[in-house]
Amino acid sequence: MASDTVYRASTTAPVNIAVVKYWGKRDPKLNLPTNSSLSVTLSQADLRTLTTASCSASYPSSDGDSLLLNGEPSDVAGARTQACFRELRSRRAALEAANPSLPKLSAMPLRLVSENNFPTAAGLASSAAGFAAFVRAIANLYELPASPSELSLIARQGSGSACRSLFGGYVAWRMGDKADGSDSMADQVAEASHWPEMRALILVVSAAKKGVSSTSGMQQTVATSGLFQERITKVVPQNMDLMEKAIKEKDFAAFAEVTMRDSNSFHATCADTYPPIFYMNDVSRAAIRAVETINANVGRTVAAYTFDAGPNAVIYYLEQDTEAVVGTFYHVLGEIDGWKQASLKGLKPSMS
Ligand code: 2P0
Repeated sequence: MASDTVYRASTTAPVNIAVVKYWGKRDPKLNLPTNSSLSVTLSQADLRTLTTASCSASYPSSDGDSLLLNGEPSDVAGARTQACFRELRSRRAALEAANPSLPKLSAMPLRLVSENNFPTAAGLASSAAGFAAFVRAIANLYELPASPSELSLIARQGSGSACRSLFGGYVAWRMGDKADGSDSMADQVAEASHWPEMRALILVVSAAKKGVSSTSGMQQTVATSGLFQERITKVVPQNMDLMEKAIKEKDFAAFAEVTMRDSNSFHATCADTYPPIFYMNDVSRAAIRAVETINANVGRTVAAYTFDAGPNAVIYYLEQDTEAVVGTFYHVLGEIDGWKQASLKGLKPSMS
C-alpha cells in the first residue's frame, strides 16, 4: 500500500438529555461518577455531531493528532482527550500485533474534523455528542470489534455524559463500583421504538456559553454540599429504579414526576454548593410554572421539565399531547417578562 494512502471513517452521534442526572465524580482522573444516571437520546435530525477521523503515514508526525471543531482548531492536549486517543490506539495496536498484515494505523497521526448542528457549550450537552462521535469515528477507522458498551467505557473518559450517546432510545450509565472503572459504562434500557411517542421541546433561554462548567461545578458540589450525600445515597438510587419501571411500563405520569423531581434535586444540590451555583434563571423558573399550569389545566401530567447545567429547559411530552403542551407553552410564556429573548425549538418526532 502506498504510504500516501489516507484512511478515513465518518460517524454521527446524537445529543442525550438526562432524566436522572449525572453530577459528581468519585474519580476525576478516570471520570467515574458518584451516581448512576439515565437519559433519552434525541433525534439526530435535530441535534448531532458529525465527525470524520482520518490517518495517513503521509501526515507529518510533527503535526501530531489534531481536531477541527466547527471549522476552528481545537486543543487535543487535555488529559481526557489524550485518554481517548491512548485507549483507542492501544486497542488498534493489539489488533495489528495479532494480525501483522494490517496497516499500522496506530502509528499514524490522527486528524479529526467535527461539526455540531447546534450551539456548542450552551447547556445542550455538546460534549456528550462530541466525544461519542469522536470515539466512534476513530473506532470505525481502526475497525475495532467493540460493542457500544465497550466504546462507552472510552467515551466516558472524554466526558461522562458522552457514554450515554453511544446508544439510541432510553439509556442508563451504571456507575459501577470497581476502582479501575471497567464496570462504569452505558447500556440501553429500551429502544426508541419501545416508546416512540416521546417528544422533547427545547426552550433556548440562552445560547451563551455557561458560567460554571459542569466539570468544575460538580467538583465544588462534591466538596461542599451536605445535601449531595442524600442525593447520591438515597434520591438517585430510588429515581433510577422508578425511572426504569416508568419506561418499561410506558407510564408517562411516573416518568414525568421522576424527571421533574430529579432535576429539582440536582439544582437544589447546586444551590447547596458553597459558594452556590445557579444554572436556572427567571425564564427557566417561568418555564417550570408554565408546565405546572399546563398539567393543572389538562387535569393530568402531560409535560415534564428538566434543566442541565444551564438555563435552557427541555420539556418532555407525548405526541398525542402536542397541542396541549406546545400550544399552551407559547400562550403561557408569552405573558411573562423576559420570554421575548427566549425561543422555542421543537424537536422532530424520532429518536435514534
Ligand atoms: C447529565 N450533566 O447527566 C448532567 C446533568 C449536566 C447536568 O452530564 O466533566 O459534560 O465532562 O464528565 O458530562 C454534564 O457533565 O461532565 C452532565 P464531564 P459532562 O447530563
